[in-house]
Amino acid sequence: MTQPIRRILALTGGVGGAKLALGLANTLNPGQVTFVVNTGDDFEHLGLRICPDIDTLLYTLSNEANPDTGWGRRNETWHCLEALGQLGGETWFRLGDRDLATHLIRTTALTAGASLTTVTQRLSERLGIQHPVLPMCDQNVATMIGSTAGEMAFQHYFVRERCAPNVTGFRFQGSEQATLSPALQELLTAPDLDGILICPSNPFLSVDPILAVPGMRAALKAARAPVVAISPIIQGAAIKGPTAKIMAELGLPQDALAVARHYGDLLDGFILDSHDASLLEDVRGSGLDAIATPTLMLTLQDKMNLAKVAVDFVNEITTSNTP
Ligand code: FO1
Repeated sequence: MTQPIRRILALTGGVGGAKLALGLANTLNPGQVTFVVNTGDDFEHLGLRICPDIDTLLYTLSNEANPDTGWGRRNETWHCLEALGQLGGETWFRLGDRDLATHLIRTTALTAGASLTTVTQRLSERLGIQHPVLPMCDQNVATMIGSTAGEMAFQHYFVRERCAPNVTGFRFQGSEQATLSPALQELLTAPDLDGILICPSNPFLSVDPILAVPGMRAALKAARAPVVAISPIIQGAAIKGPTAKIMAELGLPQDALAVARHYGDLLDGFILDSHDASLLEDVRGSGLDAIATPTLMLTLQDKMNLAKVAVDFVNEITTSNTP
């Protein structure tokens, strides 16, 4: 007999991760799931500290996300951006008027000495979010993209260059100085932590920066809870974003098995899409528990269905590992 899940930790970044996060938030009770978010995409822009993956998650969980893009706020206006353009300012990174309020509040608080964990908690409370959202660390870490056109900062690659350069590798600048925040340490060693999910985010751009925080990988492995990843690749393609393109450029097969292999011995279990069920035996052959289920998340019901399957799968692994 399986026991009900007590607490789940979900690693997430980007729009794909936020979709499953919304499913988890709507499936589990407040406090049952904590989100740990990639901050490698963060940067200073126009004097403001921008944390795109935190904001994508906060807006998604508070029903504030722009439904067309997945990032930024719904019902957005662009007066500031237009005025910036008129005055010869930078407009390649589109900051909407309502979104600007978040960056102003965050930057002011960080400048006054608050930690990113504290600022994120305050924003989250103001937006009415009931599940804890933690940045992967409080120090600045910047994902740098190695490419055949040279190394560039993440948002220059992702937004300004539209992911066009051929990627050769990644560097998480500043990660050596990063530490696990007290809130994360508490979570990772909590006796009631029953499962760790890696959302179907980009493994290279969204999840690897989280795993690069010193002590993170070891703490995830040391946790009693099983670690389960959900493949962001369905039938050789990513639903959104450059995951498959990057895999091709790195010389990796563009399939769910390569994603499972990328995470390697960190994982106890893997969830791939029903269309890729033919890969199940190979994934299991590498020592993982694995299941196939629909992973395309178009509606809220799709997100909740996948969340429920993922939580049940984690629970099964926990139960089968418990003597
Ligand atoms: N993504 C874009 O493709 N173009 C943009 O102009 C853009 C602006 C933007 C502003 C605020 C924010 O929180 C996110 C924004 N994003 C934009 C998304 C951002 O680049 C994210 O880092 C990616 O979605 C990767 O997770």
